[in-house]
Amino acid sequence: MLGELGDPELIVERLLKAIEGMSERPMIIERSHLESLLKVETLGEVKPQPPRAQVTPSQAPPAVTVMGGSESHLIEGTINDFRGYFVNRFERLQKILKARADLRDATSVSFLPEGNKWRRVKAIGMVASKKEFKSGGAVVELEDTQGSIKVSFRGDEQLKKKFSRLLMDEVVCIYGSTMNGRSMMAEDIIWPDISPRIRSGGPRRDTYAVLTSDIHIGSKLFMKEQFESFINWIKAEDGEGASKEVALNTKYLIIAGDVVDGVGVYPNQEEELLIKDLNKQYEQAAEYLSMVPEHIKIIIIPGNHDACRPTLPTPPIYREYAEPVYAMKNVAMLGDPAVVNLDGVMFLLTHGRSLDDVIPALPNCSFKEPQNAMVELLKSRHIAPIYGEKTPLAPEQSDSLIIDPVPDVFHAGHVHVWGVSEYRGVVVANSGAWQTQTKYQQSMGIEPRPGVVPVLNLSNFRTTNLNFV
Ligand code: D5M
Ligand code: FE
Ligand code: ZN
Repeated sequence: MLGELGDPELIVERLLKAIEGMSERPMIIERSHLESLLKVETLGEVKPQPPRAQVTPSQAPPAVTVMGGSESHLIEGTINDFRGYFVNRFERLQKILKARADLRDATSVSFLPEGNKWRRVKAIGMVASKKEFKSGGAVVELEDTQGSIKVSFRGDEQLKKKFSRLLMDEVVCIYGSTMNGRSMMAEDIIWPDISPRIRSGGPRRDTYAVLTSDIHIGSKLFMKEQFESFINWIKAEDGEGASKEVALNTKYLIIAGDVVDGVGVYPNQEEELLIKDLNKQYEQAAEYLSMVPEHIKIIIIPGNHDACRPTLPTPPIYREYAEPVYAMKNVAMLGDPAVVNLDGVMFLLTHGRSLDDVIPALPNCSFKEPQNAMVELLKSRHIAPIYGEKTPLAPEQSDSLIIDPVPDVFHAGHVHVWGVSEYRGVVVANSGAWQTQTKYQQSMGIEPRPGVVPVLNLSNFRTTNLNFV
């Protein structure tokens, strides 16, 4: 947009000056700022672009769109925006917790009874801090909208294990006892969790959804040959027997982000790029996706390598970079997270960026089995609980990263390691990648498990895994 307006340097200079004059300055400068400044003619002779044809909410200029809503609003990233976001997170997760039969009498931490004798309480709060002491004790600070309390942990191995599972900024209920109502001794921790699923009805006959992600088209490490044999398989021209039968009955192809490798995603990425132009990367992607039979619906959400805003929730990939993909009739471009209903089966799709934060923070979880960390996210009922690490969060008015309703299938990618599991009736799948080990992953000791594709039969929830390596 800047390029089309004339001298970009001059425009940026004026834009910054105009923003300096604003009472609440935005954290991120978005297209909308430029547009609104253009409207009030702060930029003098600079002319606005003619409006683009047919902008539907999901394709509207990114970063100003509330996911799923029809109105768009500006997120400035002020302290108030963040407060509003976390209050919404707290209140909604508190409601989920209190809906549990065992927690109906729970109170949020500022409303604990005061007195002069010990009482048993159930306190709901957001984890504000966590400390372990050499002596063996530990303290958690739990917060609600009014204030916070200190919760002490002592003894009991089982309880210490639960303490170490606590993630920053998640909302939990702690059982324990208090005297003064401002501090308590913990006895147990309860997560929002999910109740065992009674599955929504899928289709009667065998119908398959193919789950993949992290194709990284444009990277020198993109596994072209293997991906091409995957495309050949889905065309149901190659293959035989059962595998061909699956391809013939495939109705959906889901791509959970990182369609392309992108440009400038990490320092010195050029050295690992085969296609150095973002538009060309999407052209190549469209070329491959066009080979997929047209009766198969392709659902695409953005990953951190795609052309989109870097914060979660993320609106769909920018149209101007991925035009050839948008032009395909059988493609739906959605945001991250996305909830889709495929023949009566509810999918929750996310790229999985938060796994980079959550896996190192969780005991018993590793990058080798990302599906286990995804199960923990279901227990936390949140896609990205931790704030302030590698996953940037946009402070929208309503927290769309809360897992509610509970899906039938939870699909993510990002860590490049295939892994499938099931938790209380929810199919949990990480769909690996189509990229071999990058230098960074090598330096971090991350061993990808690419080229394996989970396929879900929607009629009976059975998964099979196709290996193209
Ligand atoms: O991420 C693939 C995996 O590798 C994911 O777990 C993050 C990690 N990764 C890759 N490159 C980096 C850098 N430069 N910093 C931190 N973490 C990284 P992908 O999204 O495909 O790059
Ligand atoms: Fe990736
Ligand atoms: Zn990624």
